[in-house]
Amino acid sequence: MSELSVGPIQKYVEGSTWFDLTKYSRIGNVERTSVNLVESNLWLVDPSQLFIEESYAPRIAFLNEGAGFQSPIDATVTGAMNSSARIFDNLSGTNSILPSANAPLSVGDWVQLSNIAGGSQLNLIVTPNGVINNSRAPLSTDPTNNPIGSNPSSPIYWVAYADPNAHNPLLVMGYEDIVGDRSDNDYNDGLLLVDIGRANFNRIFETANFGQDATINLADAQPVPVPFEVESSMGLLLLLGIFACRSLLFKQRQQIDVA
Ligand SMILES: [Ca+2]
Ligand SMILES: [Ca+2]
Repeated sequence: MSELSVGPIQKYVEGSTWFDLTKYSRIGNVERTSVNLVESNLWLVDPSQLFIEESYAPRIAFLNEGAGFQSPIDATVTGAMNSSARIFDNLSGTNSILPSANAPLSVGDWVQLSNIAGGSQLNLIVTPNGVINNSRAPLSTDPTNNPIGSNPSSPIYWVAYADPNAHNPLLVMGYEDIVGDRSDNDYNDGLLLVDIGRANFNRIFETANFGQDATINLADAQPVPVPFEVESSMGLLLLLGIFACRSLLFKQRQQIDVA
């Protein structure tokens, strides 16, 4: 199948849905430059590098929004596959940071996308207040078509945080929905969780990592070497686990010997 499609909205079920909603709850409450990346073990990555090298059917969740705007979210896929689809008709919530009673979403709602062929570039697009009025320019994770505004990080209107330690490694993605002078540059007007599969995540994490300084200007950010390979850190955790089990067994044996 070569057309991108999006399944029905599914509800978050704690403990069984593919992400942990509570883990990222603080991101929506602070400005981009104040997110504590080290404490959260999150890493800034380049949101324009959502390259699907290995075929995968992504999942996208509504994490939060702090917007008065009612904005649709779209996805485009180019390369091995060329298609686009609407992800959320209106990224507005009834229980989000800036809720509205008639909003269509609840925090944690998510959708399953159809398979994206390996060798495709994925981009996400918000059309600010597009549900009400289609006059504002769409803002893409690909900045090349975005308008230039007074925002110091312009034309970058999306930010991406990688969580390599999540059970399913994922990207937290946020956008700034105002281009002009009224922009507060908080980049939390809408927040999504994006699962692109472990292999694609690892490649982006290792090649498009901007580090853990939340105050950098996104417009001239440069990739930095990550301090460890994701796989080897998993190996280290396994090793630590084996040592922990061994010392526990040793202690138990000592207790038996004493008894
Ligand atoms: Ca709202
Ligand atoms: Ca904002």
